Amino acid sequence: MAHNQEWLDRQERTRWFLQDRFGMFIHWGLYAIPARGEWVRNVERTTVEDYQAYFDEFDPVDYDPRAWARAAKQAGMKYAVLTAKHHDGFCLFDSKLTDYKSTKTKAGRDLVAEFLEAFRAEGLKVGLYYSLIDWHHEDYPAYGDAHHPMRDNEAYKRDPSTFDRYLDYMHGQVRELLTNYGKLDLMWFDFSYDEMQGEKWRASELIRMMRTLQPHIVIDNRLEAGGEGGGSIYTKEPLAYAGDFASPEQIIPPTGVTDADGQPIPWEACVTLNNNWGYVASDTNYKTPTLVIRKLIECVSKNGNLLLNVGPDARGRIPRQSLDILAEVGDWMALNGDSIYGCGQAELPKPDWGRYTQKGNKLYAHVFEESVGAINLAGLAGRIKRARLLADGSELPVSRPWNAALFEADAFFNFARPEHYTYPLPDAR
Ligand code: JFZ
Repeated sequence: MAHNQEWLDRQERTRWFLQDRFGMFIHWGLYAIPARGEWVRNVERTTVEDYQAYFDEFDPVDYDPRAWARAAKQAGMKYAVLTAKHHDGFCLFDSKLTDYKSTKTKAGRDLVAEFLEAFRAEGLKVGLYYSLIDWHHEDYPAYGDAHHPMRDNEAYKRDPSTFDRYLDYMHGQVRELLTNYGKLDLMWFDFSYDEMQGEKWRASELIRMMRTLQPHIVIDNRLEAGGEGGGSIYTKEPLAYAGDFASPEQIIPPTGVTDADGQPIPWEACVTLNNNWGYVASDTNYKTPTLVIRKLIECVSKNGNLLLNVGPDARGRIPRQSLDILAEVGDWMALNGDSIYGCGQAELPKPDWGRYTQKGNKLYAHVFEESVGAINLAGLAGRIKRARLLADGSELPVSRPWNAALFEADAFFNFARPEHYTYPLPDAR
């Protein structure tokens, strides 16, 4: 069966997304004050009154989204996604549909508007995260304790149509975001679970509205899926609300993400820098810059993107350690970004010593492991026109050594402890 229109449109919409490969996720909200993660209200069963204290206190005097945007750009990131509303229901934008918003706090500012302006000014694409789950809205049903701890199911059980009031609110806020803030490149909904999925969100209607307002907006798959994936995005006949990309969370899929026929579909791994999305001062379990770089390479080598998270503190500052890691990643990207942007899975299998990425007839060899002797380039004999160190353009000697016949391998780098190489293949497709 042929691909349906939804599948074909996805190809068109996601062109920039597949090119850009690397983005910044920003989890920021009232939960930065208790600083025990964005699920704090759920985990600690915080009452509405106790959580209100954070609303009353919120005053991000150091919020400077231009500084965030410069950090993202310097890291080599090409797009960014900010939590316009997380599960706690607090809106970082000036919604007409609620007073539970940043403009009613001491901040007195539309934080989303300023974020969008700052990131666009740095030439980055912009996206917004919008939580489907809402622990604040009185008509959001307590479907399972985990997802709405502070209210019981009684109202919803008596009259399920009360949920429609929430859906009107949710659809209305999405309309506001897509109407009042200029062109948005991406929308990141979060998330579906149990029976709260697809048409429970009136998802087809929502998508129709979004495609009318902003036809090119790229949308994640969580109107249908939870963090584990799932849904019709994997079929050739995806539903209208299937989304444009899969969103594996805190994991890089072992063999990338493909549809039922093995055709690659766009995906983006979202990953934290430490162990939390929201700001947690005591969480210093940061990934090293080397690990971040290697995981970005791994995503690209499997046709995927990396959306790397930062959790700014209540004053509005991205943690120093996060900035330091981003700066080091950026130093690498400045020299080696050609092996990331617009690249994807190579035609060769993964080598022993690292990973390949490929763009046209350029193969990028990312060497993760120190070698004993020359580096094995199995499968490339006679196909290498030139080999260069990507970071400085210097030539690399490639040879067929005397003992090549002993191995299945057929070409080698005669170079000790290299870092990253590029070598164009003649007429590779
Ligand atoms: C969700 C959020 O709950 C979390 O706070 C964060 O924003 C992350 C990016 O997305 O995390 C999830 C979503 C779905 C599942 C688990 C965590 N799930 O379906 O099991």
